[in-house]
Amino acid sequence: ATADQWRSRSIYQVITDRFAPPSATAPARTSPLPQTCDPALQTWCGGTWLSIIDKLDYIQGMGFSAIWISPVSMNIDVETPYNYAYHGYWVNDPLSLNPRFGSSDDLLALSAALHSRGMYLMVDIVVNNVPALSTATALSTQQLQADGSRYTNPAYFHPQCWIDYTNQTSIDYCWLGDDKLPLMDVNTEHPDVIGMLNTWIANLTSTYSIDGLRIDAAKHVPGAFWAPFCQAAGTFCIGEVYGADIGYASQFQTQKWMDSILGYPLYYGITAAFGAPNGNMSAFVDIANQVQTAFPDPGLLGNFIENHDLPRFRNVTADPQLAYNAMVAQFIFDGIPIVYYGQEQDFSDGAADPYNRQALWPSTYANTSTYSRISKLNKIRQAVISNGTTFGGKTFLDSPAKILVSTATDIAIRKGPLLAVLTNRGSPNVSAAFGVSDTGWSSQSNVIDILSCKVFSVGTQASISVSYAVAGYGGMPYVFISDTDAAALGICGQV
Ligand code: ABC
Repeated sequence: ATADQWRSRSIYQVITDRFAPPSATAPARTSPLPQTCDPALQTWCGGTWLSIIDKLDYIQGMGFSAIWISPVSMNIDVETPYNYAYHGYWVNDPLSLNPRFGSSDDLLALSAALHSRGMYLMVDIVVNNVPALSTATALSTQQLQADGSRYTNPAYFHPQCWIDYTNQTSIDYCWLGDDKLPLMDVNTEHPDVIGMLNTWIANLTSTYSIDGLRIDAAKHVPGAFWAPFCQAAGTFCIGEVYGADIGYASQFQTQKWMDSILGYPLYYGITAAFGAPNGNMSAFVDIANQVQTAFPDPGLLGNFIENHDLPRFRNVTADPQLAYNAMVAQFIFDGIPIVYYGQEQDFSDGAADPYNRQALWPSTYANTSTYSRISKLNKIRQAVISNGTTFGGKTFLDSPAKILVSTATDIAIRKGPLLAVLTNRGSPNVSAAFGVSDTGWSSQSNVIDILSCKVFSVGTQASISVSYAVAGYGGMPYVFISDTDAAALGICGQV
């Protein structure tokens, strides 16, 4: 699918091994299946492409229109100092599928199941690096063969050095991983490598009707590699550019290396503002403004508040209301929302890898309040997009998010017909209120907080005021819309 087709989507990220257990009749890919899935063990817990199909109702029921799955290529299948490749990032042969996750037919079945629901399939891919089992730093054909690497020519790798993050040449050419498990840096300037990878990605996307790619470690490959690669893929590319440097990250769009990147900058802004009571709201404001200035097309950025490399948001803060505000920020700002599996179950274990990668099944896929909140946010976003609701003549997607006002504890963000009023005060109700003037709605008119379905009336100077003093309403986020628009969307019934 094209970048434009992805703009209106909403993505649910799964770790294939951890999202759903295999059904009783499915072929066992992991034997014996662990009775419990302890993330500390860093081993397979049994999830497969087929088991994801079993739980698509759960994902679609939350309003998602796409899933992002773990890398599908063959991994090393031996014990390492970091145990096993359950996460799928230790690809030693991009050209073959990973039998731990299923067969070619199984991946085709997942793709077809998604498409029959109108959903998209995004696949994670790793081209930057290949794990080295022997820790020899001078590469030899023999060693590469013994490692089971698809590339057996040492010239297909850059010579060993560890990354110095202050130097872009080093980031491009040196190796990820560490001396316990080096990740050899693939020589993506070598014509053989370029030819092989471009042919591979064209085949993979067409064979499995893949709609988009999440590109691992995108900042570790010289940028010029990507445009022809994504062209060969013929589909939307969103790269992982891990870091807070906005000028650096925006090059991926300004230089047209790929369509988009994951929204790491906004992630840092959201966690700064909402990761603790009375957090740093101005950091969010600064970052949001810089993102909109630096990126030519912020509407394609992938906005998240947790992922498989980061702490769970509820590990950053236990406060459910702060997490709720963070999620509204994630959904209201320009970009494509991405929710990491388990976020909806309030998973909080896991300051980091591997603890942030629990199996989802012990949650029993319960309909938690966070599950309902995410469904509602997806429903609202989808409804304003598909109804073509406008504000000032512009649709939701065509209206850049605009921060109307902010204080140390409050912020009002308008995007098209929606106006979010967020706070980082946290849960306990406090005798405080926040007023937003010049909302753009006429005085005396009614607006609806589409999260609670409560009616508010617009005061003089087109203002709206919210109170945090109401018991059970301390620290809650609000998303306002005019009463006529709300009625057209039907989300709050007849209002
Ligand atoms: C394994 C074990 C872990 C163990 C670790 C040492 O080794 O499983 O338990 O702690 C895969 C697996 C991991 C595995 C690694 C290494 O391989 O998933 O479980 O860890 O074997 C991607 C994927 C990630 C994947 C890989 C490797 C790459 O999402 O899951 O890991 O294929 C860097 C890379 C980034 C990579 C990330 C893990 O490491 O750039 O591609 N993710 C700075 C750098 C970043 C860097 C980050 C973390 O540190 O700028 O480039 O990411 O090392 C901000 C700054 C940032 C800074 C952060 C930390 O702070 O602005 O710049 O980021 O304030």
